[in-house]
Parts: sequence; C-alpha cells; structure tokens
Amino acid sequence: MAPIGAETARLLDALGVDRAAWTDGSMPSLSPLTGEQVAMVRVSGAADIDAALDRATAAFRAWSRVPAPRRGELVRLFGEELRAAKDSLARLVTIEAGKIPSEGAGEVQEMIDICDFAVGLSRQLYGLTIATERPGHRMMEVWHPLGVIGVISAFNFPVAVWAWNAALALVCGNSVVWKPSEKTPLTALATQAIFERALARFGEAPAGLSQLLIGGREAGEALVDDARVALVSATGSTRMGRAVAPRLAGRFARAILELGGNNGVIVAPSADLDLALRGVAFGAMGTAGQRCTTTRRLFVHDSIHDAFVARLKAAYASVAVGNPLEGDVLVGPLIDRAAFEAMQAALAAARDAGGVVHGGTRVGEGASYYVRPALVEMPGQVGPVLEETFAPILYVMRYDDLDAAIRLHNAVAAGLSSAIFTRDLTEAERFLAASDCGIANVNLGTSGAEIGGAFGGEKETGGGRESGSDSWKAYMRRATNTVNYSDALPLAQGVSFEI
Ligand code: UN1
Repeated sequence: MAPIGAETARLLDALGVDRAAWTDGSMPSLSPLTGEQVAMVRVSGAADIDAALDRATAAFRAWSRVPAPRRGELVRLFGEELRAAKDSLARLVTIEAGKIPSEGAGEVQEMIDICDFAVGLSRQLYGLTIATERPGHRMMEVWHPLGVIGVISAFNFPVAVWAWNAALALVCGNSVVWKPSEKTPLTALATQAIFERALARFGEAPAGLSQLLIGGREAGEALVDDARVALVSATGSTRMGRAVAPRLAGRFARAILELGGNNGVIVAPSADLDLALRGVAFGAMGTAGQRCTTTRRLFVHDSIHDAFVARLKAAYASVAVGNPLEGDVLVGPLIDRAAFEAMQAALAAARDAGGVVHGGTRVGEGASYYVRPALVEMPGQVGPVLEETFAPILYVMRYDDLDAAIRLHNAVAAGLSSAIFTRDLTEAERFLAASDCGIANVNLGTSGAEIGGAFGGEKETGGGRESGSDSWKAYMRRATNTVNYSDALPLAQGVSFEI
C-alpha cells in the first residue's frame, strides 16, 4: 500500500471505522496531497438510501419525544469523543482535504465548539409568551422537532459543516442523514464512527438517529426529492443550490443553503497595515483559497495602494506551498485537477481583461495539484472578478471614494462575507451599514468565523444560516398556542358571532 494509504488505514482503524466500508468498495478515494488512492469506499445504493430514510423516520419519532436536555447529553458525549479523537481526525482531514495541520485541528475544534454550544442550547429552546387581546386567554409560541434533516456537505469543510447542522438538529429532536462530498468520504466515515461511540455510551438513543450516505449526486438527489426529509441543509456551489432549491420548494420542504462566496476586503487609508496584511493573507491564501469565506477581492485606497500591494506581493512570493505532511507550509494542495484547471482558466480570463497576474503557477507535477497563490492586479471589477473560482486567486483593485468602493463591493452575485480594515470609526460604521453580506467584519478578515454567530449569506449565497445565534430555529417548527381559561368565548378583532 502507498505510504499515505498506510497512514490512512492506520488512522481509520484507530478511529474505529469498519474496514468493510473502505477497503473493497467501488468508489476510489484519493488524497490531494499526492493524488494517490488511499481507499475504495463502499457506495450506498438506492435500496440502502430507502432503508436509511425509513430508519431515520422511525428514529425521529422516538427521539422527538426525548426531553431536549437529555438530547443534549448525547451531544455532550459526542463532544467528549471528538476531544479524544481530535488528533487522528484532524490528521485525516489533512490527508483527505489537504488542509495544513493547524487548519485540520481547527476544523475538529469547530466541531467540538458547536457541540458545546448545542449542549447549552438544549436547555434554551425558548419560545415566547405573547400578550393576547382577549381576557382570560394565554398565547404562546412553542418550538417542536421538525423531522428528518438531510445534510449535504462539501469537501472543503468535510466534517465541521456537518457538525454545525447535526449538533443543532439533534438537540432540536431531529434525526440526521448525511451525504458528504464524494471527495471526502473517509473523514465522514470516521465522524460517524466517533458519533457511534457517543451513542453507545448514551445507551438509549434510537437506531438510525444519524446515518451516512456515501455516493455522488444521486444520493444527494434522493435526500432532496424524498418526502420523508423535512429539511435539506446544503453547502456547495451556487450551481448546486440552483438545482436543489426549486426541487425542495416544489415539495414545500425547507432548505438551508450555504453556497458560493465572492468575498471582498476594503483597506482604507487609516488601516493598521500590518494587521490588514495578515488578515488578507490568511483570508486569501488560507486553505489554498478553498473556503467559501476566502477573500477573493481586495479594494485598496489609492493613498496606500502601492506600499500595501508591494508588501502583499512579497508575502505571496514567499509563502511556503507544499505537502503539509512533509514540511512547514501555509498553503497545501488544490483538491484536484479540475480545481487547478478552473484556476488557470480564471487567470487566463483575468489576463484577457487586462489583469496583471503574479504567481498562480503550478508547483511540482504528477497527480497532485499545488499552486503558488495568485495575486492579480485588475483594472476594474470585470470578467472573472465577478465569479467565485474555488482557488487561491486574489483580485486587487484600487479605489479613491469609500462609497464607490462599497458599491463595487456589493456589485457581485454572492453575499457571504466581507471586511474593512480601518481605524476610522465612521468608515467602519458606513461599511457595516452598507455591506450586503451575511458576515461583515472590521479589522479582521473574511474567513475563520466563530461558531457563536449565525453563519451564512445573502443573494446567491442562498440566504441560509447555520451554526450559532438563533440558527437552531430552522431545525424546528413553531406552533402558536392560544389557551382560553375563561368561561366566555371572546372572538379576536371584536367579531361577533352569536348562535
Ligand atoms: C465553508 O467554507 O464552507 O468561517 C465554511 C470560516 C469557517 C467556515 C467556513 N469557520 O471560514
């Protein structure tokens, strides 16, 4: 077996994944670190999916009757198991998604954090008591479990995004069926094994409370089209969301969509440029530009443009790119050849549109795709700048008027994350008031959000919110209850109906 294959096998064994799931299946699993095949994963067929949805439906019925704080106990145990498995799972994230070790560990930490959040939440699924206009009446709002929750996740956050959804869905009394990216089935299998250890310790959860469907598009489509699934939370491209949303709407199912981003940063004249440099570097080059929150557009004020861009170019030229298992690098591989080709196509289009490209060239050869991150000086917001290319490309533009820069910032289809670097309070507030994104930051970058806030974006990002704040409400249904404890039957709005 290939070297990374051997380590993958050791990790999967250590994490308790059944060998039958990944040794003799029909779907090859490749590591982007070297391009080598590390496993052959068993795919869920149509009958498996059907049976999984039946089990999930039965599990929902039983789980929805378990008191929420007790449901929280299961998630607490899951958080404990994740803590114990953190190093191995993080390493598997590096092997399967290509993240550098500290980002692999950060991803698992994000899972642990959302578990902690969900445990607290399990005692805080508050409804309202609402003043009623009728004497002797009480009106209230109660939140009930929703049903089977489908989760479709992407390769770039192969386990954390599922955890955001699953931890909330579970404390809210739902069952979960997960279709991970076909590029990252192994971390999903490992996560499922870790969850099963929490289930075993909990002891009394219904079978099928959280299940995994391995496969391609058909498995995702099954979740989208099946009447047994009440909500689909889908993370991926805007193209995927455009296919999924009308199908869910057609059967009146709920959707949480977390789609593309084309995230912009404004660097204003008063900015702390050291801070801005670090914020932009992490946002644009981190995770090899493969986060939905990656910084893709940069607007730099004329007065500081040349000095700042010179420093940024130096950072781009010196950043270490390579296999994160072999050395201290900050930029790992692209996920696959298609990602590399899409990046090269975008850079060619940028050149055609008058852009000056720095970097962007391939590092090494063979079946893995490493690139130097690209910084592209653009004459304006045209061509590929208007689109999300899931690769480390930062388009740099200059501005002289903040309002014009903000208008340009908002003039793209996606609306996920945004930031301004400034020490001028009025500039910061003007930006926060005007950014049309779900996330808007001051003096930090566009990526790396904490789990405590609601995560998601507007426009073609899909409008969904996951993770913190009151995102849990999407995983429950609300009932308005009015109780009459008087002897009379006063009608609302003063209507009279005497019989
Ligand atoms: C994603 O890229 O799909 O804010 C999620 C961030 C991470 C999550 C990104 N906490 O960058």
